[in-house]
Amino acid sequence: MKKIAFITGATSGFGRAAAEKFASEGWSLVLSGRRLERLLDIKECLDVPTHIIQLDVRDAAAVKEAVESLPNEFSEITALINNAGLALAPEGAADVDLSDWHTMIDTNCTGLVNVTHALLPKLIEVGAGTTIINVGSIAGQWPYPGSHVYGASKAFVKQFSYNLRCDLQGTGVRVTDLAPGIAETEFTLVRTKGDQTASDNLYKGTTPLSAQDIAEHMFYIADLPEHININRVEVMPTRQAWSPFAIDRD
Ligand code: NDP
Ligand code: 8X3
Repeated sequence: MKKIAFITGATSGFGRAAAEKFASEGWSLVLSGRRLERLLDIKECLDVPTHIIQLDVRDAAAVKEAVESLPNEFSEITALINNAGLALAPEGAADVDLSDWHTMIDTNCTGLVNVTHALLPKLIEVGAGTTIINVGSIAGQWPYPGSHVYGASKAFVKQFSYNLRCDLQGTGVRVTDLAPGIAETEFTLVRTKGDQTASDNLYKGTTPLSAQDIAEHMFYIADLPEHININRVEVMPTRQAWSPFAIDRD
């Protein structure tokens, strides 16, 4: 059977690495993101059938339209990788602009459900062996200062993934919450609104995950025999772990 991965947020980081990995395994691709030049560039670099869609996942009508107008040869999606997302405002909750909280909810929660809702009928139609990989985060499980709405949005991704599994029982469609720890991509540049030094400093002197590490996990999950569903995978670099609880003292 021809395999097709629909990847959101394919213009950078995990999404781009996933496009390269799935292409190297012979899958066809539907790649989306807001930055058209990057989509064109990626398509140029890949030698598998690739359909690109300039898309903001927050726009439910645009998502629906993009899915409804998929060319025939790209319509039988075998893996949906809900990867588009971002963190903003690493400062404490009291100092955050409300609009940053809204942007995270609109992208990480609303955007993810927009794409899932639009593609679900197609995934169910293809049935056994199809996979939804929702990119969560360790922040969806573990609290830390400055995570506020970001971590909460990824907790939504985790619970939505589990709940989807319940409702998809009997369809053959699998659902995974893939929850990475620190990984070097454009994530911190976005989180700090373009502070390259802050981004460089975060990754300096340690060994974060790479985008390719996560792409390997995505492919492993999507390529498993159809009777296996990975519910949740939490992946940290070896050099990342938890800290002690914080105690407020006099
Ligand atoms: P990047 O910033 O490198 O990539 C984010 C991708 O999301 C880009 O392709 C961007 O595309 C896309 N995106 C953002 N907003 C929208 C939107 N409104 N509509 C469509 N696409 C959008 O970061 P990562 O690759 O690291 O992040 C990918 C996912 O992994 C995110 O969900 C993130 O929360 C999660 N994650 C990241 C970790 C890390 O440490 N890097 C760890 C755990 C989870 P464009 O701007 O072109 O639209
Ligand atoms: C991003 C990983 O460690 O910055 O989801 O929360 S972390």
